[in-house]
Amino acid sequence: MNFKTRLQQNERLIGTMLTLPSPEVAEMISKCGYDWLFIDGEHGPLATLDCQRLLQAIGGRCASLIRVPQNNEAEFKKVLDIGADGVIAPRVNTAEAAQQIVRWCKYPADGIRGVGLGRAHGYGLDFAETMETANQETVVVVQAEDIEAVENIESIVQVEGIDAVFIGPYDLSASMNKMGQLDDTEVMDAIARVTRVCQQNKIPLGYFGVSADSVKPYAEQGYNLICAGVDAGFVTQGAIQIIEDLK
Ligand code: 3PY
Ligand code: MG
Repeated sequence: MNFKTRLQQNERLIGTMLTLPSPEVAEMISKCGYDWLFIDGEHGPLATLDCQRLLQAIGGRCASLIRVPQNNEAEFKKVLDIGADGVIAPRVNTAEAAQQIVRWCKYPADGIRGVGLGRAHGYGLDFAETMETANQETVVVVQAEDIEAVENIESIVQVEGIDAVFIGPYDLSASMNKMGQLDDTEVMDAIARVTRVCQQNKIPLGYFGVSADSVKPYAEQGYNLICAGVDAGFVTQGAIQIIEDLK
């Protein structure tokens, strides 16, 4: 079953975030049992070629969604052409922006994705079958991570082609002048509004947290696109643990 179908069937999909330009780290993590990996091209050093190397190292063991650095047409074309299973668009605050992103990610007649030959198309060898299935299989996730997105969530969820709304709690709290205060009542109320509207409209929900404990309350509320932890944190936490145990 492809990742999009699993998402639509409300399966709980556990992922973690890759930020390091290391195919070896991506390969290791891809063998740890995650359903999907969140490759972050927005923050940190990952450029398109780095993302392609990570996808090659992951080797299809986990679904991989790439967050683009900014919402423009070329970024979406590139990450889809290198073979990402889908995209995560940061800071999508209006239905118009969401609509535009869906159009950039879908080939005509559903959208205006440009036609190129890349890793996604077997470098041309799988061109015909890729063209047939791409629009159906490509996952488009939009982030609600600004209070403006919360205010517009009712119209954002009406946009056809959106596969999930992913809360970015850090940017959302920052946009409310409550940087990092993820348990603040107003931040929680904003998240609750997004939760309610998405669930009423049967739009899958995603949430990011730095630890398993931070995402558990959301998984328990029925969020199914869960991302917990960051590759760099696995390295530093492991290193700190050893030195603390031996001191
Ligand atoms: C945020 O918390 O702002 C995020 O984008 C997490 O992915
Ligand atoms: Mg963010």
